[in-house]
Amino acid sequence: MSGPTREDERFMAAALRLARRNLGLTSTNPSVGCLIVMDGTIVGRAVTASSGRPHAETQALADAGDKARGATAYVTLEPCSHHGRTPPCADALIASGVARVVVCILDPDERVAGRGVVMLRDAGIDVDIGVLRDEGEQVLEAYLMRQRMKRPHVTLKLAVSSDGMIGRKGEGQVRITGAVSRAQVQVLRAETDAILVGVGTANADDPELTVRLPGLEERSPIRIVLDRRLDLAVGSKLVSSARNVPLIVVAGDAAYPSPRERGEGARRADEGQNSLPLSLQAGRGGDYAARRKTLEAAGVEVLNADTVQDLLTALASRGISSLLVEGGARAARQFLDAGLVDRILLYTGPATIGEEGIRSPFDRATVPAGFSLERAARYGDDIFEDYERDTGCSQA
Ligand code: AOF
Ligand code: ZN
Repeated sequence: MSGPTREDERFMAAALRLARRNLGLTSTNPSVGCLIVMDGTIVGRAVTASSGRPHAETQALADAGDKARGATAYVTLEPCSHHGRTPPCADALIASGVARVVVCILDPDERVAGRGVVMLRDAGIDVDIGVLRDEGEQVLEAYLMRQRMKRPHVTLKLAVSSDGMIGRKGEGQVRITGAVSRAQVQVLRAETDAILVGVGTANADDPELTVRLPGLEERSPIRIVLDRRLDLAVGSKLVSSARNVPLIVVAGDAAYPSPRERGEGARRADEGQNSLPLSLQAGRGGDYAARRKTLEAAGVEVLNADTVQDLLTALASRGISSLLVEGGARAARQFLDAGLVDRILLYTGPATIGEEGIRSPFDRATVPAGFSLERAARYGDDIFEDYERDTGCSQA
């Protein structure tokens, strides 16, 4: 059996680049890249289609046609072995007559989990596994997190002034970063399944949280607002656009649990699953139910979750693999306190805000323990830093 070569790494790198293209577009499926290579020439290539199907391999094989016979297939994820919404890709590879398959990452999906490789080998196909595994772990990090930890991969994005503020009290959006940083955040949104803010930020800034890059609008992530009392303004851009881009409002204790309130969370109103603690409804004079109806009539989904972990579990069970927490300070703290942030993207702008600023949970000098700097860059006058946490769940 032939082992992996430098050429294998080159083609796998190309397959991974292909896979990156559809990140954020294929949920609940991972974005997978596949190349079919014959005598050093790419004869077929594809990435998982939007919404997750068809899978990469079947499209790449169709692209290659007869040229697949005797060729090598490069796939960033183990070909599937299960009859899901499409037949197994392992069968398609076998039927195509490819001689060899090079796999980057084994698929942890319990329906696959090594069976794809067994099927290929049983059919007499050479299989090499783990080529460019580290890079593959990065490209697939959100999908792998959901499969292994049953929660989405969480990225916290913060834009902080040079004196450690994220905004100004009583004001809406304050420009902290420049055009390049802001464009980068748009790309980030496009690659993410869901984006989350607290209701304070939602009501103060009235953001739409959609992707506004020409040609990428369809990649707008699901929007989520932590809003335990359903205070989100009904006339907000978020609510007004809920019929076009899904909006989930998270009531319940996952939205702003204070130690005092946490105990009250156990007492549930008799409203079925999606209920608020009785005490809070009473506090709002009973108009909670009316606000909920209004939101739902506007196409908003109201979801109840008691803890941040519960919220993440619920999101993962819907197939959401990546979550971008965009603010404000309180929402950021909640995720940090729960130990549920995997990556921090910190943008530091040159301006100072001063006394009337809203203090960031941290700045460059006080990044939480357990995160290490992976990458830094200058975007115009801004400093960009990418911190990763070792989640301890990488493939052995
Ligand atoms: C592949 N190639 O391009 C992708 C795969 O719901 P289904 O039937 O589409 O199956 C989803 C599962 O398929 C997903 O959890 C993962 O295991 C695999 N994704 N497999 O062979 C692909 N995207
Ligand atoms: Zn497949």
